[in-house]
Amino acid sequence: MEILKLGGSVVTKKDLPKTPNTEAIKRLASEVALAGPRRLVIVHGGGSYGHPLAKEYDIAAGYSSPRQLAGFSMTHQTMVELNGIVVEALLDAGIPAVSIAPSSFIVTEDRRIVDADFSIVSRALDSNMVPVLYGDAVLDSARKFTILSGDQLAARLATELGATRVIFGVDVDGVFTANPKLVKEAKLIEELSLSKMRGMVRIGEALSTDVTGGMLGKINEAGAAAEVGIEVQLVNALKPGVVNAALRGDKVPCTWLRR
Ligand code: IP8
Repeated sequence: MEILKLGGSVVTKKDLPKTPNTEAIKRLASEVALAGPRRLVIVHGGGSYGHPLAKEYDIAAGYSSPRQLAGFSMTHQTMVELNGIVVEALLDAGIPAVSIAPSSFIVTEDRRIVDADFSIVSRALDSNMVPVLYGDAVLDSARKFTILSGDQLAARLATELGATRVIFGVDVDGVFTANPKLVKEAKLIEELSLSKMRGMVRIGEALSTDVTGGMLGKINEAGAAAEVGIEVQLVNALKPGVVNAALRGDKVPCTWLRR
């Protein structure tokens, strides 16, 4: 069983409010279809759907004011909408994609998943469906609610369901020695050991919070899967053909996370 996490910067145009990257979504759906039938779970991020509302209503921090309740609902609703676009593209490509709302079966405690019935996902897989989940606004036992990232969800699904590999499809080729969008000399790190990764947290702090928060958060979450021996690969899902090649097991420019 494998997990494909598609980042918010892949499935949406991050700088345009509530704008799907329709072209990328359609292309990725056909790349998954072309890779042939398989036990696969797809998770996608929030991008310009979930994040602006989550920020506006401070949902990740948890409950502090009644006005957040509508914000919690709107954040979830916008993710349902984006998920609908992704699932429809997968159906159009002939994939038996089935939407599963994380907030309906997952509770976090202080932002970490504590209570979840993952058999819902494994039962769908057993019926040859392709479950499609997403980063979501979820109920939290300490904060009343919070934001569950698609990255934490993907890594946890991988460990709970015994995945052999998690592919993180992002908007760059993998993890670089510096932010490749800012530093021309940045080099792709093809193999990143968890111990090296911990060292990088310090480097990351010096860079802009947005980009480093995204990538560092991702490799921290992904580390949990790598730690138990699951193959973790970061690839560029915006480059046509890369996700298809990765699914087939072909060599692509990427970062492998290692224990
Ligand atoms: O984009 C968070 O998921 P992510 C989604 O994977 C929301 O971090 C609701 C903001």
